[in-house]
Amino acid sequence: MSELVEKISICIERGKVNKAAPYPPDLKDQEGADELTKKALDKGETAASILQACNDAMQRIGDKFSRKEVFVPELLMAAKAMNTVMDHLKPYFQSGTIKAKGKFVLGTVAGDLHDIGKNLVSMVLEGNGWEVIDLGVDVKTEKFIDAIKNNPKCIVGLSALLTTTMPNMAASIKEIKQQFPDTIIVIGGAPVTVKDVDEMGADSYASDPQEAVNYLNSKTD
Ligand code: B1M
Repeated sequence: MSELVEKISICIERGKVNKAAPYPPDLKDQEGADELTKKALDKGETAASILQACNDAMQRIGDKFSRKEVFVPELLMAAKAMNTVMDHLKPYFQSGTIKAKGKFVLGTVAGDLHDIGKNLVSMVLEGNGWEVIDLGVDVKTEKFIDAIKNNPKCIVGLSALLTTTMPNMAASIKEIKQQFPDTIIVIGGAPVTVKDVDEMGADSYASDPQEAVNYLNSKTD
């Protein structure tokens, strides 16, 4: 990993958004995720390598949270820094494709506010020619149902980051399949595994955005 990319990773872990940000105090007046990402891209670092370093940083801050070394405010600052990086990376994932493959209705399930992974899935799918209808976070079943009604033949994606919201994922799938048995449903998110596909009655699992793209593309062939 280059020094610049490593610095970005540290900014994510420490929640250093940009130079003007006073947080964290020991990094005051130093460049943050914003400036460093721009520099890294200008110097030819790939979007994929920056993203990988940021994902590693989110893992590290998550582990610290598990060990009670940091708390929710620190997670929020890390998320804010990560979103700043993603704003810079977005064009790299979205360049040059025609939106023609189909519609993908995507949301983080009810009770769950985590959206960084979902937003990545959205970006990468859009970059691969899918029209994404992003319903946001804390998406109740009815909202998924309305979106399916408004977008016949769409594929649906559900994301969950909490073990406590996985039952909500299962409940949404059950209702969607009851009302629209032919709707294809893909699930993902850190605590979700391939074995949940059968248990929840979904059609597929994707561990990352590219797997979601591969699966969706296979449905257009
Ligand atoms: Co929270 N959080 N959080 N959190 N958070 C986790 C998930 C946790 C693992 C941290 C920990 O304890 N180590 C833990 C969950 C434990 C569990 O259930 N097993 C946890 C907890 C407990 C909580 C709260 C309950 C804390 C509290 O309040 N006491 C609370 C819940 C709030 C709620 O949702 N109701 C909470 C809150 C938050 C913040 C709001 C502060 C913030 C989220 C901000 C935001 O998203 N805008 C936050 C964060 C940042 C995290 C960690 C640190 C990072 C998550 C992240 O963005 N990762 C996380 C720890 C961790 O993940 N190690 C943690 C980076 C992202 C790129 O990865 O989202 O996994 P991920 O997405 C991946 C794949 O999973 C996949 O693609 C992405 C790219 O590879 N993917 C899909 C995701 N969705 C997909 C859908 C698909 C396909 C693939 O198809 C449809």
